[in-house]
Amino acid sequence: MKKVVSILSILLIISNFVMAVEPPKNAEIKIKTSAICSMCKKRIERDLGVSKGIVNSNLDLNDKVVTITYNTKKTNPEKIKQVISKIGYDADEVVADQKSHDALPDCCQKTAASHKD
Ligand SMILES: [Cu+2]
Repeated sequence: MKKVVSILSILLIISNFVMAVEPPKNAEIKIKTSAICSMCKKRIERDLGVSKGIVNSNLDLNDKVVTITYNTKKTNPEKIKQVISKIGYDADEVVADQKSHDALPDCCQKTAASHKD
């Protein structure tokens, strides 16, 4: 009987420990944007930086992909794509918000000739 009790108490301790370990809060996602130049990069990273749940973002102008670390409890990929669309850029299958896009400087619009500076 003593043995059973000690086994049970060990199981209880283990289960408490497992439940205390929270699932990871941060996740990473890569989103293809329609960014053109370094101004776009600054604009997207700045606006993402003040968005709810975004931990970090880095846009690579070579492939126009923005890598975002986000808190899974505060936001999700769909919301993040909407944020990017509202800034004025395509985000994967989500097309840029037309009003926001048209308000961008000419050199940052989708019709602009390719440039990075
Ligand atoms: Cu630009």
